Amino acid sequence: PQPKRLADYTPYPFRVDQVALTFRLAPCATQVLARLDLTPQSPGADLRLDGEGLRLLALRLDGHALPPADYTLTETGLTIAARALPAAAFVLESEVEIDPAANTALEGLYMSGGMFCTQCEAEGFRHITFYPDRPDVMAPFRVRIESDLPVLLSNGNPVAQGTGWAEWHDPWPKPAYLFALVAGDLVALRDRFTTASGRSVDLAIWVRRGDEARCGFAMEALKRSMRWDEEAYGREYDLDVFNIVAVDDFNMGAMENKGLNIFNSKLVLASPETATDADYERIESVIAHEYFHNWTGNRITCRDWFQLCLKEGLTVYRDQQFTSDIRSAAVKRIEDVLALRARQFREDQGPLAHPVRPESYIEINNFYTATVYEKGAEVVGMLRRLVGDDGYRRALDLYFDRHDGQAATIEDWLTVFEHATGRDLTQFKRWYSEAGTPRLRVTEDWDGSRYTLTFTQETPPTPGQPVKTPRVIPIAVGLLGQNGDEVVPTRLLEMTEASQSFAFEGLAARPVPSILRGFSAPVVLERETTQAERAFLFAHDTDPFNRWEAGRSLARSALMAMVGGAAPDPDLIAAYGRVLADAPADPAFGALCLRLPSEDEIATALHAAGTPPDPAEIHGARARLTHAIATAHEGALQAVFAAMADPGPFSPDAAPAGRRALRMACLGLLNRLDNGARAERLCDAATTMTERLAALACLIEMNRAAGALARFRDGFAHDRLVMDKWFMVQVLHAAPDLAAETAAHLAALPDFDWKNPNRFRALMGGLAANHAGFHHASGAGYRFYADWLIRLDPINPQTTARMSTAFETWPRYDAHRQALMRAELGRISAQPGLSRDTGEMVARLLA
Ligand code: B3K
Ligand code: ZN
Repeated sequence: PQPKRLADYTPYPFRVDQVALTFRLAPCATQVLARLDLTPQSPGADLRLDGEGLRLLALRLDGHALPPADYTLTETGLTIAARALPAAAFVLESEVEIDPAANTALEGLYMSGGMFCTQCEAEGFRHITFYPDRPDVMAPFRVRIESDLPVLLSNGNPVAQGTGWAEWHDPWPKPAYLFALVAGDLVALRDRFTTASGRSVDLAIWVRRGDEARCGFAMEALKRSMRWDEEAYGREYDLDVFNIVAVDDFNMGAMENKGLNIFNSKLVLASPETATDADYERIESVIAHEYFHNWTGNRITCRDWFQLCLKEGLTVYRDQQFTSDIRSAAVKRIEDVLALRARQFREDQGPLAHPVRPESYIEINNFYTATVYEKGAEVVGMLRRLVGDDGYRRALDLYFDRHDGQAATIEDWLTVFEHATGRDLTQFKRWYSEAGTPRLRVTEDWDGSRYTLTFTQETPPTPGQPVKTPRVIPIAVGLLGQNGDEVVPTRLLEMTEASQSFAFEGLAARPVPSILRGFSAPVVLERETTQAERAFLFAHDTDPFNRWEAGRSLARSALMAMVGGAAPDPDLIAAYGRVLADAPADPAFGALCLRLPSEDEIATALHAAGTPPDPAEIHGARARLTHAIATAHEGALQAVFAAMADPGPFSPDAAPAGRRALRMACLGLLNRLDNGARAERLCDAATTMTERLAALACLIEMNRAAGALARFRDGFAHDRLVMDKWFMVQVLHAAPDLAAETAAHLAALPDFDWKNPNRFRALMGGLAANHAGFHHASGAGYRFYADWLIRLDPINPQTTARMSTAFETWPRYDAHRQALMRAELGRISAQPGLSRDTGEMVARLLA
């Protein structure tokens, strides 16, 4: 297949003035009638419409059947010759038949648990009808649905309904990727929201019968999001209704279709018995994210898919701001940076590295990545730091004013910042065009009164981009005195050169620097420093992010030394004593400080230091450090564990969730000493899924979980979302030698419904995240994983392609593991009929 290129963009030569669709729903033979009002924009152009897997029943132009000689039909679309088209506005009608029941790829119109639903982003609409399926073609839609199912939903406002039919009208011009339709036997939790200007909006969350009691939290999150977008961005909702539907079979998290968001049910349904605190937080942030897309994505959309970060980076940034406003800003920043490093830095450092705005792709679904989303959000955050809060607000106001109703580009976005603030962003734009994570090296100089920091930046080559140029890097720095007082409060240094110095004058004594506060830029900071100075910052830094960061790097280097055979660092062990003493004052932060670097993080650090990581050694070192911390602080751990017990009643708010997080962090450490006794008791007595699951993980790590797993299963056998956790936890926490075997045993169970993406991801994702298990020297983890990718590809290419990223770290490891992983990738790529999605990924992984 030929790649598509950003440089080849040309506007569509027709305007779509109106779309009217009629769906006659039937599981195996749905008819779709489409009426498009079109106006030629450039004389002499053929009319090219996308369409895949459609059986064409009829085609009429201005009411007359179109003779076959006037059009050509291929596997990918329909082209009507220019000579057959009127010079002015005309109407094209098509009738097609599709088979939603056979659609296992979950793209276009498909069936999930007896209901009809759609997923059109990025290019699913072409599986529904012939249409210019590209985001810069925007039109108002009218939709008529004919079906015996009781609930019939589409975008926009309801117009009319009767027995067996309903009609919807969406007045806001939109691209086809935002189209949605749902039909099913659903029940709703209803509510109402009044916007700042007084519009009353009917809210509904539609779920399968029996699930309605688990929607309350999502509904509250929706209302909080709607209010927040009014207050923080001045953006109001713009329709009479807002519907959310939960579906069980979904390739990703959720989708922002105009007025009709469709969600993976795991991101809607929550109760204390079934959802963990992490689930609650994620539900809240994804509800917010999809809602925020109504302005950043829907009202203003993307000109083409290369501009995906325009809506995704910005909307992630907005949902992060929302969470930090309503929960703890410091904790949220740490969680986001942990995720950024674990997913985006990893991507940026491997064969799949690509710019935030890629310049070519074969399958766009392969570019819904951590780089486009999370690094895209970091770039927005840097812009804000550089122009300040007021400048950011002026730029955003101008963006909404100027581009409402349009399909915009990154150039448009940067131009509003330039016009609103007068700043030149030419160099800043490199953050969008150059891949790779800059390394920022820093040295210090002290001459008795002047303190100088010298920074050097360097970005390693990435595929297709051998040479990098200097970026604009906002570096937030504060200086501390030897007693821990802040002698220079946070200041933003703007680095623009490859190497650059910044001086601080008039200091009485040599300060201790706190660099890259709040993680002010997505770079790897490399600084030669002593364990003692890190311990000092871990105890005293006034910036909470950097305080956590100091502890993290202290633990990371201790663990790296332990992999080489060293004993646990006594200073580090002592530092955890202080963490425990302080933790009850800020439990969520304390829990983060107690969490040791992951095995994957240690592997990354070893590789960066020039040592191929040995996953088994890393696993052993981490277990030894855990044991040493627990032994040294047993009393304190017991006290904190007891003090953090939940007095009830349950609340999913940040404060009680933080207490549970701290308590479970203590449990994880104590587990090494009591051999699972506490976990065993908690597993059966727990009133929340957070505790039950954490206890179960502890028992699995102690290899004494058989009884608890059986009881858990008896208790939740009919709950799909909880059973996903049951599948995942066993593989994720299995001992390295047992991981592949455990995965194989679970995959053979009758309730391993592998065609359901949540279930597949639970088991296979659990294996990929079990670092020492997946990378076991036997190759059993790799083999098992590849077997299942091969099996899934023909039925669901999108999920297969996404999960192939488990292999993206192959260049990090020793020759033996590299050979094993490349062999599995080779085996996948040799499959006859491999999908375009997986084919592109495997080719990039092996390049
Ligand atoms: N925009 C969708 C993602 C679509 C993914 C298509 N493969 C959800 C989101 O980012 O909000
Ligand atoms: Zn999004």
